This record gives sequence, structure tokens and C-alpha cells, in this order.
Amino acid sequence: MRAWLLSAIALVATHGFHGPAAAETSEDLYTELCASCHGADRYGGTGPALLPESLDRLKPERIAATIAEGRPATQMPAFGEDLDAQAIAALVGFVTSAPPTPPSWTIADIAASRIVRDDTTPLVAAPIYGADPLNLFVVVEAGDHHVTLLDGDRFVPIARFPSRFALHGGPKFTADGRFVFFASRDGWVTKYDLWGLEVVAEVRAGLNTRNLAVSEDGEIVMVANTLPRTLVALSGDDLAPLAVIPAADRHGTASRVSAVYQAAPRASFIVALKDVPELWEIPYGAGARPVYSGFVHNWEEGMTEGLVEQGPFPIRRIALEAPLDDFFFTPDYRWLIGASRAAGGAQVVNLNVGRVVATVPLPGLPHLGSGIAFTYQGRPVLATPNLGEAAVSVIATDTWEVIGRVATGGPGFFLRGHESSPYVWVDQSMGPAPDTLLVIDPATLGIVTRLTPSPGKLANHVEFTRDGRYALVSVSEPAPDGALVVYDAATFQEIARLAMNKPVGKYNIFNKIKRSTGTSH
Ligand code: DHE
Repeated sequence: MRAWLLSAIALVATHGFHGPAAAETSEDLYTELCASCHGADRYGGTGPALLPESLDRLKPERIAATIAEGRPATQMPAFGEDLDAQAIAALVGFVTSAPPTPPSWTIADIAASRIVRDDTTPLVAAPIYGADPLNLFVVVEAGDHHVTLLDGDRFVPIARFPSRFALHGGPKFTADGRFVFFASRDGWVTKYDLWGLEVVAEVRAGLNTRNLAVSEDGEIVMVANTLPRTLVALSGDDLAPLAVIPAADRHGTASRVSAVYQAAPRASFIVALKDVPELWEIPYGAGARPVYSGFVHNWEEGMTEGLVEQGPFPIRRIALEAPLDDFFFTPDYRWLIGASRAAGGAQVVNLNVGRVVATVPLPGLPHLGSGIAFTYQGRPVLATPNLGEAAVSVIATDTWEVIGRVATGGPGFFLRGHESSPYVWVDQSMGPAPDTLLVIDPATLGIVTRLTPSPGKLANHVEFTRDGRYALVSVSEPAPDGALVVYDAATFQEIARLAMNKPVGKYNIFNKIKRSTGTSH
């Protein structure tokens, strides 16, 4: 192989990677070295997909380092001894370039990818463990792509199982808390039985996916893709594909999907598109029709003439001023506030009326998906960290004015609280002290304390137990430095510390299914 590689490298060097011969050479290198794991079509196999959409979060130097050094604890070998820097650069150029034929993932591909549990044995009738099944934490460990189920009373793991590569977004639960659904960045959706501790079904819904949402009745799983530009509706029962909905505006311009959420009180999915200024509402359930106040409520004719399409998943299109990256709902799901990272600021949409009613000047790129609701000075507020500013912004949701600001030590990702806990917690992941969390008093917006669970190690994602008594913090580092640290949420005393492999997120089932105002849904 080495002789072949050297001659390939000679060709690459001669042609400088830009002409047709160079392109052919980098493709040959890919075919020889990468295709068996990552797929001849680059859609992935035992290794992840290698398409521009899959790699756009990584700098070219990082991709080159992975090719040269491999990845520990995976099957990715180190090619640094066989390939020189130019050959590695050629491969980086190849995998970050769009394939000559646009990638496609049809409903037939989705159906063919599906793996369903052998149903000769019925699912268990009750949890097969003694812990409170609603006070479990589902912990996503990104270091070695595993999920740990943690007993939220005793803080001991009850199961640990391999996940698909690179899960992203919060896992979503059925309303009874029995089943959990995961989405991976490569488009895999997994349904897992939290009573029987086994995978029920898996399917690849897309080639690159943002997140998923589950209808309140558990019947439909809606998956938001960036590649292809689609929303995919799956059966919540066995993940069979029900429909592929092109993500395109009313003029037919295709868009990546930013995110999909379910709005239970409205019996609908809300969908934000990343490239076109439209927000969608899709009702679910036979005959489901959200109630609107004071307007024409006719899905067939639409809120505005011509804006609603027919079919099993009719789309109510709401025109925006700019596309949305992420958003937050008021607890009654009547209002949505969404942010565009490109345009800055935030738009407020009245979902009943179906239009933008206000804009909020928030220069710091609010991370609204991580916002929480509470009462401040007697007013209902939304508080959100900012990705571009060292501050938490507090916005009154009765007037949509910014009425408070907490200066932090750096931009943060996640803000968390709990109805029964006196304080809210925020990370400073993108500042000079990413190892330190701030605890804020929501009554005064003063900083109560600073917590550094592991000096020098990233501390960033907080979730409370179902009673709000304890806060679980991620030290999001690969093993052996990663950990889950349990604090008493009132005294800040450390209660337990569990070794974990880059625990990027953890989710308390009770808080999620009850839609606690202190956490994401
Ligand atoms: Fe996330 C949730 C978008 C990068 C970890 N992230 C979400 C959600 C969105 C989003 C829209 C809500 C979906 C849901 O929960 O159903 N994330 C984005 C981005 O646009 C961004 C900045 C870049 C990208 O290309 O994806 C991004 N996210 C990251 C990371 O780099 C993080 C820190 C590590 C990782 O795993 O990739 C990360 N995102 C998370 C986590 C959640 C999440 C842990 C769930 C938070 C929760 O508590 O619900």
C-alpha cells in the first residue's frame, strides 16, 4: 500500500490538487483509505459521514490532525506515517468539498436503513430496576459516544449503552417518560425503552440532522435535517417513515432546518428554517387544529390566503423578518422569541396571530434554546445566555423589553433553574474562566456564588433532580477528566462525583415531561 500511496502523493504534488488529475488523485486516496469505513458515497458507514455539512463545525487543521493522528478509542487509524502533509491536505480538500452528485436520501433509503427490535418477546410491563423511573437522568457522553442512565435519587448508574456517533440536541421523551428518542448529527434516530433498557428501533432519517421532536401523543417523531433539506415524519411506534417534507419556502427556495420543537398545548410542531425567513406550524393528530383567538382558524384556507398546504402534514407558514437559528416559547406556547445569528437581535412571534409583533435589541447573539422562564420583580421573564456577549439577558415577556442584565465572566451556552430551587445556574464556556459556573439569584439578578468543580476543566451543562434539590453539573472533558458533579442546589456542597467521558448533556425525565420552566424541552 505504501508504494501506491507514494505514487499517489507524487501525482498530487505534481498537480497541486487543483486540476482534474489532482481531484482524481484525492478521490483515489479517499477510495483506498477511507471509503471502507466512511462509505464510497461519503454518507458514512462504521465511521461518520464525510460531507461538507457533516464537517462544517471543524477547522481544516482539526480534520488534518484527525487523518494524521487517528482518533483514540475509535477505529479511526493514524495515517500520519503513510501520508505526507500534501496528501493529507488533498484528502481534507476532498472531504470538505461538495460531491459532484448532490447527496440524496429518499424515503426508500430511510425505510431501508431501519432496524427494529425482534418483537417475538414483548416489551416489559414495568421497569426492570428499582429506581424511580421518572427521576432518571439520561446522560449523553460524547467522549466515547455512550449514554448513561443515572438513578437521580442515589446517583448511581443503572445502565450504560453505546449511542450512534455524535448525538446532538436534547433527547426527547414520550409523555409518560417511558421511551426516549435520540438524534445523531449523521441523521440516526434511536428509540430506547427506559423500562426494559433496550433499543426498540433505529432509522437514518437524514444525512445531517439538527434535532427531533416527539408529538405529545407519541405518535409522530419529526426530524429536522440540514442534508437533505427536509423534515422527516416517522412513526413514534417503530420509526417507520411516514413522510418526507421538503424544507422550502413558499417560492420553492430550499433551506436547511434550524430546529423542530413540539408545542404540546397547541398540538403542533413548530419549525424554524435556517436559510429562508419563514416559521412553520404543523398540527399533529387526527383532526388536530390549534385554537386561535379572534382570527380565522381554518387550516384549509389558512391564516393568510394561500399559505397553508394540504396533505397529512399541512404547513402553516408564518413570514419572518429574518431566518431563525434558535428560539424559546413562553410557557403557554402563545409566544415565540427567536434569534438569527446572522442578523442579530430577536423577533417575537405571536403564534396565535401568526406574525412578528416585536423585535428585541439583543446584540449578544442570544442562545434562546437554552433560555428559561421565571418571575422577576413580579413580571414574567425569559432569561437567556448569549453566545457573543458575557451577559445573561432578562426580557419581560409581557412587553418584550429587556429589563435586566447579568454581567458574567464570558459568553455561555446553558442557563438552568427549577421551580423548587432558589437560584439559576449559567456557564461561561466561551470566556476566560470556562471551568467556573455562576449561580444567580433570580429575585435580584445578583451573583450568589461561583463554582469551579474541576479547576482548568470545562464546566457547562446543569440539570436539576425532579425535586429541584440537587443540581448536576457536567465537567465536559474526555475521560479520565470528565465527570458529573452533584451539588446541593441550596448550600452548594458537593454531594457526589461520578467519572464520565465528556458528559455534554444530561436530562431529567420528570422535568422534561412536565415541561419545567427551568429547563429546555
Ligand atoms: Fe447545540 C441543543 C444548535 C453546537 C451541545 N443545539 C441544541 C439545539 C439547537 C442547537 C437548535 C436545540 C435542539 C434540541 O434540544 O432539540 N448547537 C447548535 C448550533 O447551531 C451550534 C452552535 C453549531 C452547530 O453546528 O450545531 C451548536 N451544541 C453545539 C456544540 O458544540 C455542543 C456544545 C457540543 C455538541 O455536542 O455538539 C452542543 N446542543 C448541545 C446540547 C444541547 C444542544 C448538549 C441540548 C441542551 C439541552 O439541555 O436541551
